[in-house]
Amino acid sequence: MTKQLEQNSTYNAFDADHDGVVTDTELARSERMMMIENMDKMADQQRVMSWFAIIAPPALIGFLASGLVTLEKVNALNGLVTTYCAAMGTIVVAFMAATAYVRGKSNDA
Ligand SMILES: [Ca+2]
Repeated sequence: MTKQLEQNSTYNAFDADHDGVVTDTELARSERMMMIENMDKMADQQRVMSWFAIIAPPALIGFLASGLVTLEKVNALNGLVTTYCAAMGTIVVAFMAATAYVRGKSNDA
């Protein structure tokens, strides 16, 4: 018994050679392509987050050092700013480590 897809089925997109049959190989290939696209989107988001994490602490420090904020407030915010800058640094390091790990994994495959 031959199984067929509906006329406008979304699974028609998996029929790479357009022979009307979606093979296991075509499904596996499509699944792998979707996984790669999702990983690429995730890497883009992490890249944006990392750029923000790189730019935000110096901008914050520059703002606090600009004289627009009173020394009293700078002293009060000192601990918070230190923690914030350390957290931003951690995000950047985590992104770099994750990128290196993924790159190493993809080189193994
Ligand atoms: Ca096919």
